[in-house]
Amino acid sequence: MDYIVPDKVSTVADFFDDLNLAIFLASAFFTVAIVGAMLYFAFRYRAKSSNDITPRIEGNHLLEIVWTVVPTVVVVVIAWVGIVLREKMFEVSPNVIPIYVTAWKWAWEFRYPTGKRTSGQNAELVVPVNKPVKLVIASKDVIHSLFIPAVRIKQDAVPGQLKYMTFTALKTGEYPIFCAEYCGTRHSYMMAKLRVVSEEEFNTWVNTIPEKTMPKRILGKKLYTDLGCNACHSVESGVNLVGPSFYDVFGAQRNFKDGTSLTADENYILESILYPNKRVVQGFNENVMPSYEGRLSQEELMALVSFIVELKTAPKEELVEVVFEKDEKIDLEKMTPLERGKYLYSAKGCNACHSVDGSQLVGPSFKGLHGARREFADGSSVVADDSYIKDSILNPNARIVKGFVAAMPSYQGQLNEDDLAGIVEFIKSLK
Ligand code: HEC
Ligand code: HEC
Ligand SMILES: [Cu+2]
Repeated sequence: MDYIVPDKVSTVADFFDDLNLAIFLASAFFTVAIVGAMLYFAFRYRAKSSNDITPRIEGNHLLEIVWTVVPTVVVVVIAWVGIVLREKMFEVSPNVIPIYVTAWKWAWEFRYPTGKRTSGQNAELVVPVNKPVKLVIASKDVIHSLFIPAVRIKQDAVPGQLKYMTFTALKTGEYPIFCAEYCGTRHSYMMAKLRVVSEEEFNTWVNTIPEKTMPKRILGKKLYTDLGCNACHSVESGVNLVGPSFYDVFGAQRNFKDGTSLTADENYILESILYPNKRVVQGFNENVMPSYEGRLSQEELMALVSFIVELKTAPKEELVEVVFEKDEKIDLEKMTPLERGKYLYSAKGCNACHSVDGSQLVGPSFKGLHGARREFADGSSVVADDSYIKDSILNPNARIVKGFVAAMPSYQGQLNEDDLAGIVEFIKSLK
C-alpha cells in the first residue's frame, strides 16, 4: 500500500488507508466471485447441442435472503466505520491552535492568531508536530476545497459560511495542498504547502511577524467601534446593552426565541453578523440589529469574528487601549458646532442606527428631520425643533417614533450642552 498512496502524516491517515484498503479488497472479492460464478455457469450449463434445453429454475428463498443480508451488513459496517472516521476528522480538542484559512480565485491564505500570515504563491500552512490544529475555512468568492492528501482530509470553503477541519500532524516535512473543487481557469494553480515543523521552530516562526501586520482581532476591535457595534454590544462579562455582551458568546450555549439552541462557534458568530434575524437570542429583540451582509469585506468579517472569539484569551491591555497611527488627537473645542456634531455622529456611533441620506436603519434617518412633524406610537405628535432633538438624545424612550422600537440608548451624562448643540446643528444641515 505504501507505494501507491501518498505520504501519510496524520493521526487519521492509517485509519483512512485501512478503510480504503478494506473497501478495495471487498470490491475485488465480489468482482472475482460474481464474474467467476458467471463465467463458470456460462461454461457449465452451455448448450451442448441444438435440442439441449436449459432447465428453468425459479425462486430460492435461502439464496435470496443470503444475497440481501450479506451485502446489507457489509454496507452498514462500511458506513459506520466511515462515520466514526469523519467524527475523528472534525473532533476539536481543547487548546487547539486556530488557523484562519481564506480561499479565493486563485489562492490560499493562512492566518495565525499572532498576526502571522502567508498567502498566494508563498502560501504555507505551518503546523507544529504532534499538536492538534483547527482550520477555520472561508471563501471570498466561489466554492473551493482545501485538500491535504498527506493528512487524508478535505473540506470545502463555502462563501458566506465557515467550515472547520482539525488534524494532528505526526511527522515533520513538506507536503502539497490542493484545491479539490473546480473553481475556474486557474484552479490547478491553487496550490499551497503544508510544512510540519518542531514545536520550537513553530513558535519562533509564528511570532516573527513583519512589522506592519497586526492580529486580525485588532482590526476587529477597530471595526467594533468604527461600525458602532459598541452601541449595542459591550465587551464586559455580563453587561448587556441593546444586544448581548460579546464577552460571553464564544463557546457558550445560546438559547433562541424559537426554542432551539446551540453552542456558539465561529460560524454562528459570522451568521449573526450577516443574518441577525435568522436566530434571535432569548431576551433580546429581533429586527434591531442591522444586517451587515454585503457591507463588509471577507477580511473585515473575519476580523470581527476573531475579535469576538479571542476576546477572552487576548492580552487584556489590548482591549483597554489600542492606538492606531491614523487616529489624530481630536480637539472638540477647536471645531465649529457643525463640525463637532458631524464628528460626534460617527464617534458616538449614532451612524449605526441613523443614516444621513434618508434611508432607514434601526432608527429614522436624520435627513429632513429638523422642522418635520413627528408622530409617536402613542398617537401624539410634535414638530421636531432643537429642544425635541436634544430631548430625544437624552430621553430616547420618553416618546417612541411611530414605526420604530425602543432600541436607542440614552446619552445622558455622555454629551454636554455644546455636544448637543453641535448635533442639532449637524441634523439641521441635513435638509
Ligand atoms: C442596533 C443595535 C445593534 C447593532 C448596531 C449591532 N448589533 Fe449585534 N445584536 C443586537 C441584538 C439586539 C442582538 C440579539 C438579537 C439577535 O440575536 O438578533 C444581537 C446579536 C448579535 C450576535 C449574537 C450574540 C449572541 O449572544 O449570541 C452577534 C455575534 C452580534 N450581534 C454581532 C454584532 C456585530 C459584529 C456588530 C457590528 C458590526 C453588531 N452586532 C451590531 C443588536 C445590535
Ligand atoms: C442602537 C441604535 C441607536 C443609536 C446608537 C442611536 N439611536 Fe437615535 N434612535 C434610535 C431609534 C430606534 C429611534 C426611534 C425610536 C425612538 O424614538 O426612541 C431613535 C430616535 C432618535 C431621534 C428622534 C428621531 C425622530 O425621527 O424623531 C433622534 C434625534 C436621535 N435618535 C438621535 C440620536 C443621536 C444623536 C445618536 C448618537 C449620539 C443616536 N440617536 C444613537 C436608535 C438609535
Ligand atoms: Cu479553488
